[in-house]
Formats: sequence, C-alpha cells, structure tokens
Amino acid sequence: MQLNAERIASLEADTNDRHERALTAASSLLELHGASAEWVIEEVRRFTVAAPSWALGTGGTRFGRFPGPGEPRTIEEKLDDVAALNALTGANRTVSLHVPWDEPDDPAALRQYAAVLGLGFDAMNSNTFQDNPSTTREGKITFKFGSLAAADDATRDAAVEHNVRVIELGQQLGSTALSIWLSDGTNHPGQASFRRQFDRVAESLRRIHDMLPDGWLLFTEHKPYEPAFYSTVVSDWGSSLLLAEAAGRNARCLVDLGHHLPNTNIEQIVSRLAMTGRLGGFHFNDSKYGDDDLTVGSIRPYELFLVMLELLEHGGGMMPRLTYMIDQSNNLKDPIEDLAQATDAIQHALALALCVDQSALQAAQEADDPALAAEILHGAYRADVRPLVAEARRRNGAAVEPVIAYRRSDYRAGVARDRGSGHVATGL
Ligand code: PSV
Ligand code: MN
Repeated sequence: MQLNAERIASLEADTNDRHERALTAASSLLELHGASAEWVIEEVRRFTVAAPSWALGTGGTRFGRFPGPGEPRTIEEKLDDVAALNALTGANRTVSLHVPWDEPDDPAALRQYAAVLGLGFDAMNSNTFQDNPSTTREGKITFKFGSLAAADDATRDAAVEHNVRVIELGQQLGSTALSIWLSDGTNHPGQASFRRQFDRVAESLRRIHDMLPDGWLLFTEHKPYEPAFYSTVVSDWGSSLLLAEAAGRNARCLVDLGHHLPNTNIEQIVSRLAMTGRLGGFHFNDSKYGDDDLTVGSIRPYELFLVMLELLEHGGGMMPRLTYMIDQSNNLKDPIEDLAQATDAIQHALALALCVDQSALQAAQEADDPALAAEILHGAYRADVRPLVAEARRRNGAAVEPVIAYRRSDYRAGVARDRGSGHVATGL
C-alpha cells in the first residue's frame, strides 16, 4: 500500500481546474498588495518538518486509550506511514525517532529502508523519563527520582550512557542531533536541592556533549511541569539557555510550543534565543491549558504566525536552518490526517509571515506608529494563501488537498487489512 506522486495526481484529477483558478485569483490579489506569490510558493516548497515516530499511533491519557485501525506495529511500518504522509504533503522528508520507544535492531538496514522510501532521520530523542531494561541496566537502576539530575552516581551514569547509545544509533542512521527532554524535578517542596539538581544536569549534559560526533548538535528542551508537579529542572527558556551554555558550544535550545505557562509570550522567547545564537529547534503543537499536544495552529494560529515572523527575521527573510519537528499526541483523529493538518498549518503560517512587508513594518516600528504596524501585520495575516500553499505542495509532487486525497486513497483500510487492528503503536 504505497502513496506516490502518480497515485496522488490521479486521485486529484478533478481538483486541478479548481486549484488553478484559485491560485490565479489569490496570486493576483497578493501582487496587488505588493507581495510576491512566486516567492511565497518557492519558500514554502523549501520547508520541511520532521514527523515524530511516537505520534503515528493514537495517543492516550492516563484515563485511557482508544487505538485506531491498522496502527503501525514496527518501526518499518511507522516509516511506511511517514512515507505516505510525505507523499501527501511533500514536507515531511525526515522522521524523528524516540529511543527506546523505537529501538532499531539493525540501524543500517533501517537507514536503507528509509532511503528507499525517500526519508532521512532527523534529531534523535532519548527517553530517560521511564524505566526500561536498556536504560536501567536490566532493572538494577531506576529513574524514579531522576536521571541526569539523580543524586545517585550510578543512576546518572546510566542516563548518560543511554544518551551516548542514542547518539551512536543516530550516527548509524545518518542523524546529526540529539534532543533531550528531561522529566527530572520534584513533586514535593524540600524533596531535592534546586541548585544541586541543576549542577548535576549541567555536568551530565557536558559529558554527553563531549561525546557528540563532529557536526552534531545537542538540544535541551524545557517544560515547566509534568510529570514533576512541584519543580522541573529545565523548566523555562532561561534554564534551558544556562544549561546549553554550560554543556558546550554545540548545545542549543529547543522550543516546544506547548511547554510554556499560560499566556507566555512565546514569540519573544524565540527572538531572545535567536539573538543568543542558541536557538536550535522546534517542536510544533498547540495547547489550550497546558502541554496538551494538540494540532499546531488549531488553537492559537496568530501566535504561530508571529513565531514564524520571528524566525524569518532571524533568517534574514528566509526560514533559518534549524531543526523543525512536530510533537503532537492525537487521541481521536487518524494520526496521518492529524500530521497532514499540522504540516499544512505550519506551511500556512509560514506563507502568511512571508507576505509581511518587513521593511514597511520596520519603518512603522521606527516611526512609533503601532496602528500602521498592525495594518501591515493584519494585511498579511488576513490574506488567503491557501492556494499558494497547495501550489507549493503540487510542485513538490504532493497533494493539493492532502486529507481529501488520503481519504480517497483508502490507505488506512489497506494497512488495517495488512496489520490488523486493536494493538497500540509505541509512543505517547
Ligand atoms: C515532553 O512533553 C515532550 O514534549 C518531549 O519532547 C518528549 O520527547 C515528547 O514530548 C514525547 O514524550
Ligand atoms: Mn516536545
């Protein structure tokens, strides 16, 4: 069951005429307002965002989980699903693995398998927030009281070893980055010393950083709480920056859009980190209350647009070469549809941000003219760039309307027949 450009084109044969007309109308409207439709389309074409291996199955909460039909049973089947997703979007050319949720038996063979599907491997993610045989020396160690921050030397050593093993795996897969999100923290005031926990994480990250191969980056990802509910060691962007600086020159900060306390100005954090030269990567998702891992752009699309604007400023008008990943947990939708919608939302926000007249905006800012600045932002944000995003996909050999094409393809019914149903894919 494969999706490719040819198949998608035939599934969408009746879409072309409508698309062409919408594209002509949208392009001429944009040009009227001084934006270049061609530039927007080509920039969107260039953009790619990694699919998370842990979100190809239906997610769940501590209250339950309702797996969908034909969930992937192996890493290879997860790659098959990412290949289908990438065929639809043309913008998910890599996959980000989470170890040990996805532990390849034969990394060289898996790399080859991915290459045949046209996929590469993005940042590797290490998991020391759960106990499992490969990280805990066959059950002799527990991360219950922390991993890189643990008071116990052997526990910290085991957590460092796990990260080094993930780097080695990543090397064999062709990845060039390790992403570390730590759940370490405390649940009770007085349980541990903030300072000593922080120092131990800094020292552990330095040890991991020292093991990075040439050309590799180490990402630290902050999050204010959960599963630690009183304090988390890497709780905010300031702690993340301090730790990246302590770890070494190839350490960077990763911003997960859902890892901020309510009403935090995320776009300003992006700007600050970019200024320090330590902004490394993104986990895209959206949230209403906490780390909800909802579809990016589904709750706060204007915030996503403003984040994109900061990125474009950082990249001198183009998307900077950072590591972009989706990190969602979808409990209800078909995971491929959810990831296609996420990718579309990111492309859409990027296209809108590309429509902003940066020099006019800067002039309004320097002239202390907030009303004009707002006009410029809204002029771009209220544009209809959907046909341009669709055209970027079409030129990449992907679908004009990914979710519709996916449904027409009957991909899910096909994999459900092959894989069966009722089982749960590894991941969130
Ligand atoms: C933690 O909430 C997180 O955002 C980290 O990126 C993890 O690696 C991922 O979710 C999966 O648990
Ligand atoms: Mn994340």
